[in-house]
Amino acid sequence: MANSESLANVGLIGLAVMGKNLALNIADHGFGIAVYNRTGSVTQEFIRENPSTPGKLTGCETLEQFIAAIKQPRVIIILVKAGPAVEAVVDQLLSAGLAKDDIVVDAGNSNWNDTIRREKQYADRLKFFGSGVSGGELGARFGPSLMPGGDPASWKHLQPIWEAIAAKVDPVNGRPIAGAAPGKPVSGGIPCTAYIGPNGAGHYVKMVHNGIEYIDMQLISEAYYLLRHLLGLSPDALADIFHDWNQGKLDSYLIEITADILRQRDPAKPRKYLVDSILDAAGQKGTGKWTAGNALDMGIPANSIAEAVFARCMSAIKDERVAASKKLKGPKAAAVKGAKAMIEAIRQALYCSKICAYAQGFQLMREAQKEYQWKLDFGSIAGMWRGGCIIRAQFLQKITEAYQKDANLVNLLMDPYFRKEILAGQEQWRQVVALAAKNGIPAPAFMSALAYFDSYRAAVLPANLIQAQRDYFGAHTYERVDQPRGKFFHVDWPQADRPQLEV
Ligand code: 2AM
Repeated sequence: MANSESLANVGLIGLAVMGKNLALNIADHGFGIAVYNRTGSVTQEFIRENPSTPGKLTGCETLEQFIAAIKQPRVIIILVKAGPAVEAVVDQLLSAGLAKDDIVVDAGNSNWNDTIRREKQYADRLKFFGSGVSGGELGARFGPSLMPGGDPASWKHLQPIWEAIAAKVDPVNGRPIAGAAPGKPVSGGIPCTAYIGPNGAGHYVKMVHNGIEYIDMQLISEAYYLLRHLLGLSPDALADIFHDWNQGKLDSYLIEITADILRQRDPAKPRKYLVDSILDAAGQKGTGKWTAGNALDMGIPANSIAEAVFARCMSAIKDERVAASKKLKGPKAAAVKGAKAMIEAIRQALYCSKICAYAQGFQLMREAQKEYQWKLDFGSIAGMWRGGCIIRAQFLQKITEAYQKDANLVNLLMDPYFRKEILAGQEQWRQVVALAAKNGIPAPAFMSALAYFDSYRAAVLPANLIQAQRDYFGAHTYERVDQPRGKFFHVDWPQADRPQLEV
């Protein structure tokens, strides 16, 4: 048996692109890492292609060799397809001789309910841990945002590795520190990871991150579409606008890549913009749907997040839409005067809608912590999204500050900074939504965010009528405005004798 000095600090199973990149990131930070993949040729090729890394890379042909190559208690990261493959791999590891205090980290996009169940299922055989990883392939390679959830004692073993490999932000301004390269990780800065909570908390927060990502992308796409259709601008001109927006409060990875995307020419037709050659039918892998479904299950009004999922569903029925476009004629779009003012109004609409989208995401997490008995630190969660992940944005620094000022903030809209921002932008936001409606331009996310804002700030909603209807046809009862909450009433509808109304 190898002496413990030569053993790897950590193991990783699953050498698809995310697994490979995470393994290289770990090795770049000087950790010895043993790797295993079901298809052995992939492991051999990976080792062959990466002869020199600061930490030692050990390729293993069997799970027995793999287990024997890692220091105890073992930390084993699995990055396989979410679903039954996770259990298959854990069961194989157990058969190969994993010990009770070994830690298995599922770093895939697993459903948080599966992580809660698996932690219990394996509790007397190993320590099962879940960690969200965001940032795509490049994030995994040079610094992702990592959202770890599980037993706090296990976290102590993972923490040095997680903090080393995570993206880093500048301690002064909260901006991501760029410049990592193979073998040359960035040093210093605040790592974009922190312990989130027990069992499925990490995977839950990662899911909400993805739900927010859906709405962020939808809002940007609507801004692009409105600018294009109301002002008739070319993609190059639009790229300039997004580049410009990226210098201000909307500064974010998604706005930055949008500017790049809009400039891109079609390699197959160099005189065309690539964006115009891409079919308008969006795909999805399911985490947005999970977020929206969970909002429905918990009764939380995350309507814009759900709208973003439905917008992708609507985009996907392309043939039906093409047929409908010939029959269902809307208004003729009117020419818009004052391009500069319109661009600014759309920027404000995007910014205000974005505030509502994040308010919904944080409202969801606030409810989930009650549902699952977690204690989430929202400032820290916003903090770890400042770098590495797809929704990284300057804006998140303000969310961190909002929760640092008030850890029990009921809703982001009630934070003094965001309240001021949204009140300042609402007039232009309303103009844009009205213009979209008047011209028949779909802007479902802008509209649903405005509906969220107007509903949230309404002391009175028309739900009194809903309660009356429910009582009328189903004797479901109602509460009264002049009686304490929780006291329920019913009348026999319709009333036969009608006394004089009190007005
Ligand atoms: P493979 O190369 O042998 O297909 C993404 O699919 C990664 O998960 C790949 O590394 C893949 O290994 C691995 N994977 C998928 N299902 C698996 C399973 N049931 N057992 C082990 N590895 C699996």
